[in-house]
Amino acid sequence: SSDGSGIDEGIFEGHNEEQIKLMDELCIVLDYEDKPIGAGTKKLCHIMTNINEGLLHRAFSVFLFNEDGKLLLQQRAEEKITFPEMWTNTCCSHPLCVPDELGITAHGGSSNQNDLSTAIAGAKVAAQRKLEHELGIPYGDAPLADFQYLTRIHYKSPSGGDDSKWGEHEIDYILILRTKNDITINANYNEVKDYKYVSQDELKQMFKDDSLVFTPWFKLICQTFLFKWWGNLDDLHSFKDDEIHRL
Ligand code: DMA
Ligand code: MN
Repeated sequence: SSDGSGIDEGIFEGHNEEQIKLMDELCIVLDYEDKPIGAGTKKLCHIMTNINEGLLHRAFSVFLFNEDGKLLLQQRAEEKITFPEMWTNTCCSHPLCVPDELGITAHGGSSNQNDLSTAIAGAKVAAQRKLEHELGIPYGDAPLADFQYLTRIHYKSPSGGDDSKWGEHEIDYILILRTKNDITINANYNEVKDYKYVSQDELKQMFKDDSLVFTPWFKLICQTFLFKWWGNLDDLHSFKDDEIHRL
């Protein structure tokens, strides 16, 4: 079976060694209100049978815009176990079950912060780590203070059709990052097959190209919020909220 109980050794068959190792990472398991209730391996959290029983974890999605207002997209590597070769926003991953990514080692501690601002601080630390890991963007080109938190999105999706063994079920912290045009990008090809900066019109053209596949979360965010944010990059605070949007 593929229930995460340890009797599912065949589940990684044919997959990339480096990506299999990353399935040991410890994600933050959540209740419906985004309260951490434990730790779960990345493997356990992304097995569809567990998801269908309600297993939910914390994630983040970065949308990086350059000075020209272009959005950096990535195409996921074919080595990815979930959602391979799909085009998506700049960078997505999970804050891990470690103090700085839970947000509890922020300066001054968490005693004078509420749960949401603690979690946001942790998501930014994770985002900086993964921008470097996936795209080779140095920490100096993505300072923690430059990430703008907007909102949270709760969604669920299988990875490859409804019979897929793998999928996502997350509360996704949306982070906007505005950078110079000349930031360093040095893609890790185990993570990223391709990347490109696009304008709003260029992205809309990509959606018309039947040969391109997009991740379900990116499509959902495009259908709901992305173009409103994109048209107001200098005025994003009016889009910031404390909600969990269930998409
Ligand atoms: C997971 O992203 C997070 C979201 C918002 C879908 P991912 O599959 O790219 O995670 P990782 O890079 O850690 O494999
Ligand atoms: Mn996930």
